Amino acid sequence: MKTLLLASAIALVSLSAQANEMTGHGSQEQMADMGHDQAQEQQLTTATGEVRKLDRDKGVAIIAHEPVPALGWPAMVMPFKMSEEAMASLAEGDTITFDFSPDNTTIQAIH
Ligand SMILES: [Cu+2]
Repeated sequence: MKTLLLASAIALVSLSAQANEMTGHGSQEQMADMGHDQAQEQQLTTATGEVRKLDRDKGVAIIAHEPVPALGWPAMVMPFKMSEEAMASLAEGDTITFDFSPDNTTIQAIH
């Protein structure tokens, strides 16, 4: 049991490391957007993906999302932040289409 818990803790740590790297996957976009007004960065992007893991304590969902052409993102597994309320309606294994803010990878709405 201890081993299992440790293994999943390690998995989560490596996922968050991946997530940190992935803030880089928006950076080119942000550079290109310099000079545009702030409102532009608040725009939501829609993506579809499978919920792999729900961390209800942290408000983080690990989602295997399909490519997001609007952002030039390839398909990948990554964490998204979301509200407790939104998370309450989800189960691991669900496939969802959702709107998120690319600048802070927070899910704002689930379709
Ligand atoms: Cu991603």
